Amino acid sequence: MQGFGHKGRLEDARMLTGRGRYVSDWQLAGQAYGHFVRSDRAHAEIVSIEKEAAMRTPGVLAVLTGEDVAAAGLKPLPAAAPMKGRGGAEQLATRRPALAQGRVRYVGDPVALVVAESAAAAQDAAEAVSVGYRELPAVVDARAALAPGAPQLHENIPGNLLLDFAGGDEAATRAAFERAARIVRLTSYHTRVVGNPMEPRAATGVYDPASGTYLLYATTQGATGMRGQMATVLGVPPEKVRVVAEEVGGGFGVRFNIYPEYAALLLAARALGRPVKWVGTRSEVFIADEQARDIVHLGEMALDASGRILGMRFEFTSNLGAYLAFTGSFVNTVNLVNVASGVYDVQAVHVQAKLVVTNTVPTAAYRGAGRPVSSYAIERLVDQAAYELGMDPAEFRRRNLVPKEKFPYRIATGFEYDCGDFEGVLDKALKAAEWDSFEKRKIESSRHGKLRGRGIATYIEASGSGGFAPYDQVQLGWDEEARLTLRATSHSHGQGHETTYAQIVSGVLGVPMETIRLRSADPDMNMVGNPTGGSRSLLGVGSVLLMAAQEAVRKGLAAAAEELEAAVPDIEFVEGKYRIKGTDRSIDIRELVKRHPGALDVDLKDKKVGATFPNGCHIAEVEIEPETGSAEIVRYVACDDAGNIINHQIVEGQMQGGITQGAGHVFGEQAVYDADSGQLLTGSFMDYPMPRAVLVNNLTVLDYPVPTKTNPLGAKGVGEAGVTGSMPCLMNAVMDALRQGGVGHFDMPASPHRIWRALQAARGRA
Ligand code: MCN
Repeated sequence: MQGFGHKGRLEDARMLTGRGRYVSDWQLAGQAYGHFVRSDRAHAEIVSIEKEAAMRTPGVLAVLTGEDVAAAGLKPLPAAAPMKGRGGAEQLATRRPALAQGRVRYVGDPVALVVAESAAAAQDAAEAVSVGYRELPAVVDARAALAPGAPQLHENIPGNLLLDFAGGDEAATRAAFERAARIVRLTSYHTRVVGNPMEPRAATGVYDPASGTYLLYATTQGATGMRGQMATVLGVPPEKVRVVAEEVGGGFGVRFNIYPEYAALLLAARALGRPVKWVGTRSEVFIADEQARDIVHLGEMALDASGRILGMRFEFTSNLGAYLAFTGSFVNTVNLVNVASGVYDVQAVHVQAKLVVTNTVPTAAYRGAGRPVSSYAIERLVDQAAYELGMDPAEFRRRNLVPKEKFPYRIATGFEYDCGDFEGVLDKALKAAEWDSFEKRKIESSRHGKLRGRGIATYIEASGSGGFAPYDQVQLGWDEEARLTLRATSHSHGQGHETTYAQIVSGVLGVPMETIRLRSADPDMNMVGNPTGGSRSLLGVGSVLLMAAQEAVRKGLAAAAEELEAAVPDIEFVEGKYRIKGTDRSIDIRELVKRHPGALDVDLKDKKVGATFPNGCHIAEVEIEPETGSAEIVRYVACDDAGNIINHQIVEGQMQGGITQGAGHVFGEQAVYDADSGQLLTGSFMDYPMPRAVLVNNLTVLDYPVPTKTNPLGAKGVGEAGVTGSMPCLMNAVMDALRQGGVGHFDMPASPHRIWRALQAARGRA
């Protein structure tokens, strides 16, 4: 699949020369502008909404509230397929309307949509909307929300516990703990983050009364997902909803789900008979985009006398925010449990997860969607065990890895790992990281008054199952110039699909990549398939594209035989040409397409993909300056098994981005709420440190491909692996450094202030 000699990505020229079309670039005839009035209370009853003053503001066209939403019969926002709790208990539902009805449950909850002739007029009018509230006590912490007497958010969710989930083998795990020579415990907090894609959320709603069709321009990770979710809210068949998303400036999981604003905009468009456009601000990203993580976990490990892991158990308490987001429950259940024994050969594993509602922004999928939380819980616990045993953390891991001979390997809590070579990955990473000479570097750092810590994480994640659609549909359509348009439902918002898909198809058809273009969210597209998520686009859509290209070749055989005046069995296809075997008589595929319009078009629906298990070993070294608490990543080696790789440059970019995202989370990003008022205290980049380019220094990305047979490309997902590997690796490195300063326990974020305080406290104790 490689070796096309193509430098850079096909999409780059368009992006770099400002020719990308983002939602805010679309200007529709007659469009009006929306502005949302949002709750400034974390928890309150809505007593009144005065909109008359706003309606008298120049240019204002309408003020919609929850009453209008109810009157129009819009349904609450849907959740994905419900999970079962302990003993088969049903997952409870939160009624989340497009605009608040009767009660607000977090700061940022949309209360009214003001529509006017200009964005400025809509904003002015919004300020004239007066909402009367009766305040209710708020709770922002998941454990506090479970405590007796905590404020109750939803009448149908007693004790704020939406789901009590368990997975794995409880009895076997209990037995393992009973015979353990040693038990290691670690509680940690996986802090809450704001996704913060570069492009704030934006949407334009359009309604066509003649056909009864809704058209939504939106920042989304996939038109098909959005269409299905929106059809549920509007109460119309999916064919009545069209979604357009050309360029989207980043997704990271928080652009996967439907948002209340989108439904409100479509309702306004229908009411006014005009397109209604809304472009959100960065402040709205902070209080109205889904947030993520915010999970406390207790991990326990049972060990025998020789340092072998006998069993592991985990208890997660997940903060879902005020409403269950579409992806909220599976992220906090199956994605935590599915690979709960990591890369280790241990059969006694049990996971419990409590999913709790609080007065905070809803949490949902964010790059890794539960897997980084799981790997963090496992790998920090593993490190703690190695520390308590006084063992080299790499050796402790090696002793417990699933050996190569054991594949396929069914784990206790879910999947069967089809293939892998965990020890091979570990060895390659150790060598590249110069593991054995660390002590020398540590001494050198201490000469400069710095604490040098080394961290390792051997991770695995499941990618690619794609449960949102029954199959992936792709289309190959040739035009009269024999240029090829690929249509697919996965959306690329930074992952480079245009390039990698073209590579796959061009590799089969032998046509230049530049003659191939990708469309993934056109209004006239009525296809079925998964949106982008779970690092499955290549496996799912890429695999079907490969098959579709092979199908195009097959379809061309008859036409080629006719052109070459030969029998079909005598024709072969080689490097873009149909040729009579053993002769030099041939016809180029593009020439054939021009002579037989439509003959090589393909519409394929298939699903040839099972879950894959990208895995790797990440090793980092950090230096901490004890007097200031600042930490610097001085070395980072990532060795990953992504199976066969289609485009090394893109994969390296994905790893670099994911590692930096994980590093941002470990070293500073955190959404903090005030416990009393429920206000978000970190609502802008003044208070919320996004990672900068210099955060991850001296990064080495290596691959160790073990091709999978679960898809025809032999590839494993890569889009989230960097986060899943980097978070535990970096935190283990920080811990290794802090232990030298006497710190026994530390939670992220490893910000200078927190590191400094931890070291000071340890010094005080000493
Ligand atoms: N690829 C490859 N060889 C492999 C695996 C992947 O060449 N063995 C290529 C693919 O062809 C694709 C890219 O790497 O161009 C990522 O592929 P894949 O792992 O299939 O992931 P997806 O395309 O499905 O992307 C989703 C994943 C997720 S879930 C999040 S969240 C995420 C991410 O990717 N959000 C991103 N990466 C992101 N990158 C950017 N720039 N922006 C985001 O919002």
